[in-house]
Amino acid sequence: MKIILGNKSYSSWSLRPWLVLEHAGIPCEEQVIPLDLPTTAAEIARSSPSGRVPALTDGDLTVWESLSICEYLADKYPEKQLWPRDRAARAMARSVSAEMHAGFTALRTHCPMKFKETFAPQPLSREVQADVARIVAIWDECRRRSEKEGPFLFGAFSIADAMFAPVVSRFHTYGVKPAGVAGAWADMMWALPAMQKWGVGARAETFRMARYDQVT
Ligand SMILES: N[C@@H](CCC(=O)N[C@@H](CS)C(=O)NCC(=O)O)C(=O)O
Repeated sequence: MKIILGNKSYSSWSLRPWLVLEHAGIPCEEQVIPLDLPTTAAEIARSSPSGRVPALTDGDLTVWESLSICEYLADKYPEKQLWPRDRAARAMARSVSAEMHAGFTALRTHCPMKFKETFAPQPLSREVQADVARIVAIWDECRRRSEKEGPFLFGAFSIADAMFAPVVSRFHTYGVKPAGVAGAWADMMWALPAMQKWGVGARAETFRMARYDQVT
């Protein structure tokens, strides 16, 4: 298998399936395609029919869209238990993952992932604050339900943790610090060896994306 990613500093969608692979210990080659270069579109088109990264190739098969890639990994490696075992917890994990995949546009637009940077906290727009409040409410509820079962959103690590991992990075960059169990989960995720390893990769990159650098 090979996972095709965007820059580790900026590509929040790429982080999600990469984190699943890394945390679960699933062997996979990786290729990083720098975004926003004149050659980017042609290079991505060689591996991804949507023209976007991440994409995963497995022999002749290509899988694209971050959540679909995670689903494929859950299907292919059932022993890794990438969704919660309990059916109700699994349904909720899928709901919050789909909500993340489809939503939170204000946060994603105004606070792009800049994995290796931190800024002094700045006032957030009302739309971004609403996204932050909903995300923290999700983390809070998941952690309260799973408190006795382990440190992740659903006790054991699942795809839901990976889907929210870029938000952990954004909160770190923009100085958003949730209180209580939600904040404890975010701190745990930030310290996770797989997240730290992604950070090592991000710090090794020298390329900057001008359109993201204008947003602080
Ligand atoms: N919904 C897609 C979003 C993928 C996406 O927007 N990827 C961005 C990079 S993070 C991309 O490929 N951009 C292409 C470009 O900038 O040329 C997913 O979940 O994978």
